Amino acid sequence: MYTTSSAILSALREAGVQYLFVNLGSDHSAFMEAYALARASRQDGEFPYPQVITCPNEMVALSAAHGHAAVSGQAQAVLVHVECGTQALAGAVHNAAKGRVPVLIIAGMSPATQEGEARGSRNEFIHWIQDVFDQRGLVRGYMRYDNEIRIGANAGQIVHRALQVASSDPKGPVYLVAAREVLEQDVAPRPEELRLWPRLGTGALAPEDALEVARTLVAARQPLAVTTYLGRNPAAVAELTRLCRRLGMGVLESVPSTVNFPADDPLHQGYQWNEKRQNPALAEADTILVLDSDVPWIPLINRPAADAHILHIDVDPLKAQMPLWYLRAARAWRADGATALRQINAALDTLQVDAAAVRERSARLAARHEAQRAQLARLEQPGEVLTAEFLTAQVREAIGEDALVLSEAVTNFHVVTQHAGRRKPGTYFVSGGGSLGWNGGAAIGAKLARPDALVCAFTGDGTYMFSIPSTVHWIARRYGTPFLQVIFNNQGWRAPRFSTLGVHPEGFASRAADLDISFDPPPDYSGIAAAAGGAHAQIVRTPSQVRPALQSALQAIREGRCAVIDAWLPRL
Ligand SMILES: Cc1ncc(C[n+]2csc(CCOP(=O)(O)OP(=O)(O)O)c2C)c(N)n1
Ligand SMILES: [Mg+2]
Repeated sequence: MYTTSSAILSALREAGVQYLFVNLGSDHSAFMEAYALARASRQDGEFPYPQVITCPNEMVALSAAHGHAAVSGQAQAVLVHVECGTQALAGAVHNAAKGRVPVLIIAGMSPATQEGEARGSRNEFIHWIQDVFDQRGLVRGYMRYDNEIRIGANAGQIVHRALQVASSDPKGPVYLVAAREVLEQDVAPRPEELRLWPRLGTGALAPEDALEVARTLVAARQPLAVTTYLGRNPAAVAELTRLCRRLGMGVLESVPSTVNFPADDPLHQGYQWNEKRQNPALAEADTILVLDSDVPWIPLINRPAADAHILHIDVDPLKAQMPLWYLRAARAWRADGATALRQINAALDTLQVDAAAVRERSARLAARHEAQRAQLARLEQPGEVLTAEFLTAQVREAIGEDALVLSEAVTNFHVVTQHAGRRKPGTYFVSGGGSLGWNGGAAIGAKLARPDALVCAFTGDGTYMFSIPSTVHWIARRYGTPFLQVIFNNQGWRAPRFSTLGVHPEGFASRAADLDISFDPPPDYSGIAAAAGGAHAQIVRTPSQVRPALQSALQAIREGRCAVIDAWLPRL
């Protein structure tokens, strides 16, 4: 027996999809039959389908696929149950879309017949209840591509087409549906020709534009690069470093979602998140090269000089998914960052650079960098109370520089970027979106993608609750993906208070004792992970408890268990 479902699974494997994160239902009868058949008739050699990861919750499933794809660069797939399972993907859909992460989501649809016209026809009451008019409409606003597999004969082609779109810049999630009878159709096995769906090649600048950028930067009095996600391609980091050295150009990382520039490089001018202050590096720049960024600054609070000359290079410069978006850029280009920077570096070879000016600028930038580092080092000193800065620095020392750090630290995002000290490209990840609850599932995906790596997820306490820790830690034990999770427990949601004070600094809320944001008394967070997945659970409340706690946590991970450290920080 070989069905549309078998063809879909074969196509996923052909395309290099390693894992299928599933939450199963009545629409998946043919998928389950295909897996059972393949396992029963398994011979030596490669299994013909992706490996299944059973996920008791869909948001965790998609977050895990997201985490894998972010680390590996290879799209993964998720299988969910009709429209209900699609809705249960919840905010993970937003995160994959906003984070530009390639993932294929497949959902069945209720059977289209009720008299047994085809195998798979309605035979359970729920098939009437789950039949809706526009299932794809549930997620269309977030998908790069959505389609219905209407016939088994070319199902593999539709899978490859969807993955082609997902995996070409700007990357993102894609969604396929098929009725149960279609998934059950007998089809002839037909290996598809992958070369029919090549991923798009990288976009480059026109040669004269690369020269224009190089000329503009050479002529600048104070050039600055601002970036958020350039380092998704590690090759871009080396090119940017080279360009900065040659020009005496600083780098400001605005809401970074990856390692864009080594934190310890003297030209690193720090990070900008939601701080309510003008960034000095941004203010003094006369020429700004924005590279791969959605929010290079927040103009109400922090902006470039009015006459600054702004150039913008991005894999997604149009931000077609953002209803309101503009920079005051004089010029903007769609190009791959590594390619464009390589071109600009090459164009620079043909130009005269004022070496004395470069030396003078580099020295000034290095002085600011040193001052920032000294300030960070002061914040990392242990005091009476346990602080996020001290805790993060201790984690940094314990996990080493090759560990993969995932951050969903919310009001401590800046603390993690500043104190986790990521220097190596490809060692820092965030969801790229704003729907909380990504980090637990993502840590599973990251560990599946890099079984050799130590994975460490930083999470707010509220965000830990959003992440469905019972499901996360059950999966982690079942599939042997141990990771370290560090909870910034400030006993509630601090972000909404900051948001309210940002608009009403002197209002009633600024004086109110209760803003309905506290989790007092909080649950036993690490105990949840222990109960669900046998995780090593540890609560720390003072600076002196941190180092021993990390040592036993890392020991547990070496033994194959997750470790959750619930760190009690000052209240909200
Ligand atoms: C799914 C989802 N629901 C609600 C929010 C709104 N929100 C933004 S930050 C935040 C609080 C997060 O709390 P926590 O993880 O404890 O971080 P803290 O603010 O305390 O640093 C909330 C509820 C969101 N971003 N995503
Ligand atoms: Mg909190």
